[in-house]
Amino acid sequence: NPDSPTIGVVVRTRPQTRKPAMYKVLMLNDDYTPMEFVVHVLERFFQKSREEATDIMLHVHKRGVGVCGVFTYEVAETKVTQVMDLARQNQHPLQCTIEKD
Ligand code: NFA
Repeated sequence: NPDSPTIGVVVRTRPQTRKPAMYKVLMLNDDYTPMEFVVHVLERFFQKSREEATDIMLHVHKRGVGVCGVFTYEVAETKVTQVMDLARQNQHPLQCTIEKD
C-alpha cells in the first residue's frame, strides 16, 4: 500500500552458537580394586549396561586406562568426585581423571 509505510522490526541474531568444550573421564588400572567394584561404578555413575561396563573394565585392566564417558567440565568433575568418594569409602585405590576431548 503506497500510503502506509511498512513497519519493520529489526531482529538481531547471535553470530554463532558455540558448543561447550567436552572432557573425557578416564579410569586408571590398579592391582587392588576388585573387578566387580569397577563394573558397579560404571553401571551406577556412567549408566553402562553390565556387558558394556564389563568391556570397559577389562579394557582398563589390560591397557591401563580407558574412557568412561565424555561430558561437559562440570559433569565430568562431578563423576570423578563421585567415583573417587565411593572408592575411598570402600578402601579401594581406584583413580579417575579428566582429559580435554
Ligand atoms: N586390575 C584390577 C584387578 O585385577 C581390576 C581393575 C580394573 C582395577 C579396572 C581398576 C580398573 N582386580
